[in-house]
Amino acid sequence: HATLREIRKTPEGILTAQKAFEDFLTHHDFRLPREIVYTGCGSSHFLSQPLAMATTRLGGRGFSAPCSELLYSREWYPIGNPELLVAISRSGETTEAIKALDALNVPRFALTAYESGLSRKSDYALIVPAHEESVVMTHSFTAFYFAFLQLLLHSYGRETYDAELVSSLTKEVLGSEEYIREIVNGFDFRNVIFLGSGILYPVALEAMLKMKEMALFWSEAYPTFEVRHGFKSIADDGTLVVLLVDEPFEWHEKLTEEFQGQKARVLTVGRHDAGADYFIEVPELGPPANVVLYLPVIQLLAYYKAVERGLNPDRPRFLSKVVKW
Ligand code: F1P
Repeated sequence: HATLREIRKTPEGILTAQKAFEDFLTHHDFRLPREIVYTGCGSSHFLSQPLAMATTRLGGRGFSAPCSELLYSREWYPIGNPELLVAISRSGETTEAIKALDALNVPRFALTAYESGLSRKSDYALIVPAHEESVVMTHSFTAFYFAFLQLLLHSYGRETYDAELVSSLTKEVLGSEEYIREIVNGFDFRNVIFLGSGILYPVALEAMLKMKEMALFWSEAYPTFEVRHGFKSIADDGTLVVLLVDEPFEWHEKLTEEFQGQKARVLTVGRHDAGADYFIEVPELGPPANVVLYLPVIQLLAYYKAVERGLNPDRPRFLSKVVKW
Protein backbone atom coordinates (compact mmCIF):
# COMPACT_ATOMS: atom_id res chain seq x y z
CA HIS A 1 0.00 0.00 0.00
CA ALA A 2 1.08 3.58 -0.73
CA THR A 3 0.12 4.54 2.82
CA LEU A 4 2.66 2.14 4.32
CA ARG A 5 5.39 3.37 1.95
CA GLU A 6 4.60 6.91 3.00
CA ILE A 7 4.76 6.18 6.72
CA ARG A 8 8.13 4.50 6.11
CA LYS A 9 9.30 7.70 4.37
CA THR A 10 9.24 9.64 7.67
CA PRO A 11 13.07 9.79 8.06
CA GLU A 12 13.39 11.09 4.50
CA GLY A 13 10.55 13.55 5.20
CA ILE A 14 12.54 15.08 8.06
CA LEU A 15 15.44 15.74 5.69
CA THR A 16 13.08 17.18 3.08
CA ALA A 17 11.70 19.43 5.82
CA GLN A 18 15.16 20.59 6.82
CA LYS A 19 15.98 21.48 3.22
CA ALA A 20 12.69 23.38 2.85
CA PHE A 21 13.47 25.31 6.04
CA GLU A 22 16.98 26.17 4.83
CA ASP A 23 15.70 27.20 1.37
CA PHE A 24 13.16 29.45 3.04
CA LEU A 25 15.92 31.18 5.01
CA THR A 26 17.97 31.73 1.85
CA HIS A 27 15.08 33.47 0.15
CA HIS A 28 13.56 35.44 3.02
CA ASP A 29 14.93 37.73 5.65
CA PHE A 30 11.98 36.92 7.88
CA ARG A 31 11.40 36.07 11.52
CA LEU A 32 8.15 34.65 12.84
CA PRO A 33 6.47 37.04 15.27
CA ARG A 34 5.39 36.09 18.81
CA GLU A 35 1.59 36.20 18.42
CA ILE A 36 0.51 33.65 15.85
CA VAL A 37 -2.85 32.13 14.90
CA TYR A 38 -2.71 28.73 13.20
CA THR A 39 -5.45 27.16 11.13
CA GLY A 40 -6.12 24.11 8.97
CA CYS A 41 -8.74 21.41 8.29
CA GLY A 42 -8.71 17.76 9.38
CA SER A 43 -5.15 16.54 9.95
CA SER A 44 -3.89 19.99 9.10
CA HIS A 45 -6.00 21.32 11.96
CA PHE A 46 -4.51 18.73 14.31
CA LEU A 47 -1.11 19.89 13.10
CA SER A 48 -2.01 23.51 13.83
CA GLN A 49 -2.48 22.60 17.51
CA PRO A 50 1.04 21.37 18.39
CA LEU A 51 2.47 24.27 16.39
CA ALA A 52 0.42 26.71 18.44
CA MET A 53 1.52 24.95 21.63
CA ALA A 54 5.19 24.97 20.58
CA THR A 55 4.88 28.71 19.88
CA THR A 56 3.60 29.30 23.41
CA ARG A 57 6.18 27.01 24.98
CA LEU A 58 8.98 28.83 23.17
CA GLY A 59 7.95 32.20 24.55
CA GLY A 60 5.37 33.41 22.03
CA ARG A 61 1.61 33.00 22.05
CA GLY A 62 0.04 30.50 19.72
CA PHE A 63 -3.64 29.94 19.11
CA SER A 64 -5.24 27.40 16.81
CA ALA A 65 -8.70 26.93 15.35
CA PRO A 66 -10.11 24.94 12.43
CA CYS A 67 -10.53 27.05 9.26
CA SER A 68 -14.32 26.88 9.38
CA GLU A 69 -14.38 28.21 12.95
CA LEU A 70 -12.07 31.06 12.01
CA LEU A 71 -14.34 31.87 9.09
CA TYR A 72 -17.76 31.64 10.67
CA SER A 73 -17.47 31.76 14.46
CA ARG A 74 -14.29 33.62 15.28
CA GLU A 75 -16.00 35.99 17.72
CA TRP A 76 -16.30 33.06 20.14
CA TYR A 77 -12.56 32.53 20.43
CA PRO A 78 -9.80 34.46 22.27
CA ILE A 79 -7.92 35.35 19.10
CA GLY A 80 -6.45 38.61 20.43
CA ASN A 81 -4.31 40.70 18.10
CA PRO A 82 -2.14 38.22 16.20
CA GLU A 83 0.77 39.37 14.10
CA LEU A 84 0.55 36.46 11.66
CA LEU A 85 -1.96 33.91 10.41
CA VAL A 86 -0.47 30.55 9.44
CA ALA A 87 -2.73 28.44 7.23
CA ILE A 88 -1.78 24.80 6.82
CA SER A 89 -2.89 22.58 3.95
CA ARG A 90 -1.04 19.67 2.37
CA SER A 91 -2.75 20.20 -1.01
CA GLY A 92 -2.92 23.97 -0.69
CA GLU A 93 -6.27 23.72 -2.46
CA THR A 94 -8.74 23.07 0.36
CA THR A 95 -11.46 25.70 -0.07
CA GLU A 96 -11.82 26.52 3.62
CA ALA A 97 -8.06 26.94 4.09
CA ILE A 98 -7.80 29.37 1.17
CA LYS A 99 -10.83 31.30 2.39
CA ALA A 100 -9.51 31.35 5.97
CA LEU A 101 -6.57 33.46 4.80
CA ASP A 102 -9.05 36.34 4.63
CA ALA A 103 -10.49 35.76 8.11
CA LEU A 104 -8.06 38.05 9.93
CA ASN A 105 -6.58 41.23 8.61
CA VAL A 106 -2.96 40.27 9.31
CA PRO A 107 0.02 39.00 7.26
CA ARG A 108 -0.54 35.50 5.89
CA PHE A 109 1.76 32.54 5.89
CA ALA A 110 1.16 29.25 4.02
CA LEU A 111 2.52 25.89 5.16
CA THR A 112 1.92 23.47 2.30
CA ALA A 113 3.45 20.80 0.05
CA TYR A 114 2.90 22.65 -3.25
CA GLU A 115 2.94 25.97 -5.05
CA SER A 116 -0.80 26.28 -4.79
CA GLY A 117 -3.83 28.49 -4.37
CA LEU A 118 -2.87 28.79 -0.70
CA SER A 119 0.78 29.73 -1.28
CA ARG A 120 -0.08 32.23 -4.04
CA LYS A 121 -2.55 34.02 -1.82
CA SER A 122 -0.10 34.28 1.11
CA ASP A 123 2.60 36.81 1.91
CA TYR A 124 5.02 34.01 2.80
CA ALA A 125 5.05 30.30 2.03
CA LEU A 126 7.05 27.46 3.49
CA ILE A 127 6.70 24.74 0.88
CA VAL A 128 7.68 21.32 2.18
CA PRO A 129 7.52 18.94 -0.79
CA ALA A 130 6.69 15.80 1.20
CA HIS A 131 4.28 14.61 -1.47
CA GLU A 132 1.88 11.77 -0.79
CA GLU A 133 -0.14 9.48 -3.00
CA SER A 134 -2.48 8.40 -0.25
CA VAL A 135 -5.65 10.24 0.77
CA VAL A 136 -4.65 10.53 4.42
CA MET A 137 -1.70 12.59 5.69
CA THR A 138 1.15 10.61 7.19
CA HIS A 139 4.82 11.56 6.78
CA SER A 140 3.85 14.98 5.37
CA PHE A 141 2.31 15.83 8.76
CA THR A 142 5.59 14.98 10.49
CA ALA A 143 7.69 16.84 7.90
CA PHE A 144 5.50 19.99 8.08
CA TYR A 145 5.75 19.97 11.85
CA PHE A 146 9.52 19.65 11.85
CA ALA A 147 10.10 22.32 9.17
CA PHE A 148 7.93 24.86 10.94
CA LEU A 149 9.38 24.03 14.35
CA GLN A 150 12.86 24.74 12.99
CA LEU A 151 11.61 28.10 11.71
CA LEU A 152 10.10 28.91 15.10
CA LEU A 153 13.33 28.06 16.92
CA HIS A 154 15.40 30.05 14.48
CA SER A 155 13.02 33.02 14.68
CA TYR A 156 13.08 33.06 18.47
CA GLY A 157 16.86 32.88 18.62
CA ARG A 158 16.97 29.28 19.82
CA GLU A 159 19.17 26.49 18.63
CA THR A 160 17.57 24.41 15.87
CA TYR A 161 17.57 20.61 15.91
CA ASP A 162 20.08 18.43 14.11
CA ALA A 163 17.88 17.08 11.31
CA GLU A 164 20.15 14.09 10.60
CA LEU A 165 19.84 13.03 14.23
CA VAL A 166 16.07 13.50 14.37
CA SER A 167 15.74 11.63 11.08
CA SER A 168 17.72 8.69 12.46
CA LEU A 169 15.57 8.67 15.62
CA THR A 170 12.42 8.36 13.51
CA LYS A 171 14.10 5.42 11.78
CA GLU A 172 14.60 3.82 15.19
CA VAL A 173 10.92 4.25 16.03
CA LEU A 174 9.90 2.75 12.69
CA GLY A 175 11.76 -0.36 13.85
CA SER A 176 8.70 -1.15 15.98
CA GLU A 177 6.58 -1.82 12.89
CA GLU A 178 6.59 -5.60 13.30
CA TYR A 179 5.69 -5.32 17.00
CA ILE A 180 2.78 -3.00 16.14
CA ARG A 181 1.51 -5.54 13.61
CA GLU A 182 1.75 -8.24 16.29
CA ILE A 183 -0.25 -6.15 18.78
CA VAL A 184 -3.00 -5.59 16.23
CA ASN A 185 -3.07 -9.23 15.13
CA GLY A 186 -2.89 -10.59 18.67
CA PHE A 187 -5.62 -8.45 20.24
CA ASP A 188 -8.82 -7.93 18.28
CA PHE A 189 -9.81 -4.73 20.11
CA ARG A 190 -13.28 -3.30 19.50
CA ASN A 191 -12.41 0.30 20.32
CA VAL A 192 -9.35 2.36 21.06
CA ILE A 193 -8.71 5.35 23.30
CA PHE A 194 -5.68 7.58 22.74
CA LEU A 195 -4.37 9.61 25.67
CA GLY A 196 -1.80 12.38 25.67
CA SER A 197 -1.00 15.47 27.69
CA GLY A 198 0.37 18.85 26.61
CA ILE A 199 1.86 18.64 23.15
CA LEU A 200 1.04 14.91 23.00
CA TYR A 201 -2.70 15.62 23.28
CA PRO A 202 -2.98 16.81 19.67
CA VAL A 203 -0.98 13.72 18.69
CA ALA A 204 -3.71 11.67 20.40
CA LEU A 205 -6.32 13.60 18.40
CA GLU A 206 -4.47 12.90 15.16
CA ALA A 207 -4.25 9.21 16.13
CA MET A 208 -8.01 9.18 16.69
CA LEU A 209 -8.52 10.68 13.22
CA LYS A 210 -6.09 8.25 11.56
CA MET A 211 -8.00 5.30 13.03
CA LYS A 212 -11.27 6.68 11.67
CA GLU A 213 -9.87 7.62 8.26
CA MET A 214 -7.77 4.56 7.54
CA ALA A 215 -9.45 1.80 9.49
CA LEU A 216 -13.05 3.16 9.68
CA PHE A 217 -12.68 2.32 13.32
CA TRP A 218 -14.16 3.79 16.47
CA SER A 219 -11.58 5.78 18.40
CA GLU A 220 -11.46 8.53 20.96
CA ALA A 221 -8.83 10.91 22.33
CA TYR A 222 -8.55 12.74 25.64
CA PRO A 223 -6.05 14.78 27.63
CA THR A 224 -4.56 11.89 29.64
CA PHE A 225 -6.08 12.11 33.11
CA GLU A 226 -9.34 13.65 31.94
CA VAL A 227 -10.34 10.18 30.74
CA ARG A 228 -11.01 9.11 34.36
CA HIS A 229 -13.88 11.58 34.63
CA GLY A 230 -16.68 9.62 33.04
CA PHE A 231 -15.17 8.61 29.71
CA LYS A 232 -13.44 5.52 31.06
CA SER A 233 -16.80 3.75 31.49
CA ILE A 234 -16.47 2.71 27.83
CA ALA A 235 -13.26 0.74 28.45
CA ASP A 236 -13.62 -3.03 28.91
CA ASP A 237 -11.97 -6.25 27.76
CA GLY A 238 -12.34 -5.13 24.14
CA THR A 239 -10.53 -1.84 24.60
CA LEU A 240 -7.00 -0.82 23.75
CA VAL A 241 -5.82 2.27 25.63
CA VAL A 242 -2.84 3.95 23.99
CA LEU A 243 -0.93 6.10 26.44
CA LEU A 244 1.40 8.62 24.79
CA VAL A 245 3.77 9.88 27.45
CA ASP A 246 7.22 11.44 27.42
CA GLU A 247 8.14 10.85 31.08
CA PRO A 248 5.58 8.73 32.96
CA PHE A 249 5.12 9.30 36.69
CA GLU A 250 3.10 7.62 39.42
CA TRP A 251 -0.26 8.77 38.06
CA HIS A 252 0.39 6.98 34.78
CA GLU A 253 0.99 3.72 36.62
CA LYS A 254 -2.21 4.19 38.62
CA LEU A 255 -4.14 4.97 35.45
CA THR A 256 -2.76 1.87 33.77
CA GLU A 257 -3.81 -0.26 36.76
CA GLU A 258 -7.25 1.30 36.72
CA PHE A 259 -7.77 0.34 33.07
CA GLN A 260 -6.34 -3.12 33.62
CA GLY A 261 -8.84 -3.51 36.48
CA GLN A 262 -11.55 -2.90 33.87
CA LYS A 263 -9.89 -5.65 31.74
CA ALA A 264 -8.76 -3.16 29.10
CA ARG A 265 -5.24 -3.47 27.74
CA VAL A 266 -2.78 -0.60 27.78
CA LEU A 267 -0.08 0.21 25.24
CA THR A 268 2.42 2.78 26.47
CA VAL A 269 4.32 4.69 23.82
CA GLY A 270 7.02 6.64 25.57
CA ARG A 271 10.17 6.54 27.64
CA HIS A 272 9.06 3.87 30.18
CA ASP A 273 6.32 1.24 30.22
CA ALA A 274 4.39 2.48 33.31
CA GLY A 275 3.20 -1.09 33.92
CA ALA A 276 1.47 -1.44 30.55
CA ASP A 277 0.59 -4.65 28.68
CA TYR A 278 2.46 -3.46 25.60
CA PHE A 279 5.32 -1.01 25.33
CA ILE A 280 6.96 0.89 22.50
CA GLU A 281 10.02 2.80 23.54
CA VAL A 282 10.52 6.25 22.10
CA PRO A 283 14.11 7.54 22.11
CA GLU A 284 14.90 10.56 24.24
CA LEU A 285 14.36 13.79 22.36
CA GLY A 286 12.15 15.92 24.60
CA PRO A 287 9.35 18.29 23.70
CA PRO A 288 8.48 19.94 21.40
CA ALA A 289 10.43 17.89 18.81
CA ASN A 290 9.45 14.52 20.33
CA VAL A 291 6.10 14.77 18.52
CA VAL A 292 7.83 13.48 15.36
CA LEU A 293 8.70 10.21 17.13
CA TYR A 294 5.13 9.44 18.17
CA LEU A 295 3.45 10.14 14.83
CA PRO A 296 4.84 7.15 12.87
CA VAL A 297 3.78 4.81 15.70
CA ILE A 298 0.14 5.90 15.76
CA GLN A 299 0.04 5.95 11.95
CA LEU A 300 1.31 2.35 11.78
CA LEU A 301 -1.24 1.29 14.37
CA ALA A 302 -4.09 2.70 12.26
CA TYR A 303 -2.57 1.23 9.11
CA TYR A 304 -2.35 -2.30 10.52
CA LYS A 305 -5.83 -2.08 12.03
CA ALA A 306 -7.13 -1.19 8.55
CA VAL A 307 -5.30 -4.14 6.98
CA GLU A 308 -6.53 -6.49 9.70
CA ARG A 309 -10.09 -5.34 8.96
CA GLY A 310 -9.58 -6.13 5.27
CA LEU A 311 -9.71 -2.48 4.21
CA ASN A 312 -7.59 -0.55 1.77
CA PRO A 313 -6.13 2.36 3.77
CA ASP A 314 -5.08 4.08 0.54
CA ARG A 315 -8.68 4.66 -0.46
CA PRO A 316 -10.88 5.24 2.59
CA ARG A 317 -14.58 5.23 1.85
CA PHE A 318 -16.38 8.59 1.54
CA LEU A 319 -13.12 10.58 1.70
CA SER A 320 -11.33 12.59 -0.95
CA LYS A 321 -7.83 13.97 -0.93
CA VAL A 322 -8.97 17.57 -1.18
CA VAL A 323 -12.21 18.88 0.25
CA LYS A 324 -13.74 21.59 -1.94
CA TRP A 325 -17.03 23.37 -1.73
C1 F1P B 1 -7.13 18.42 4.72
C2 F1P B 1 -7.90 17.12 4.89
C3 F1P B 1 -7.00 15.94 5.19
C4 F1P B 1 -7.76 14.66 5.34
C5 F1P B 1 -8.85 14.44 4.28
C6 F1P B 1 -9.48 15.68 3.75
O1 F1P B 1 -6.42 18.45 3.54
O2 F1P B 1 -8.80 17.30 5.95
O3 F1P B 1 -6.29 16.16 6.37
O4 F1P B 1 -6.88 13.58 5.37
O5 F1P B 1 -8.44 13.64 3.23
O6 F1P B 1 -8.62 16.82 3.72
P1 F1P B 1 -5.32 19.56 3.25
O7 F1P B 1 -6.00 20.90 3.37
O8 F1P B 1 -4.25 19.40 4.26
O9 F1P B 1 -4.86 19.29 1.84
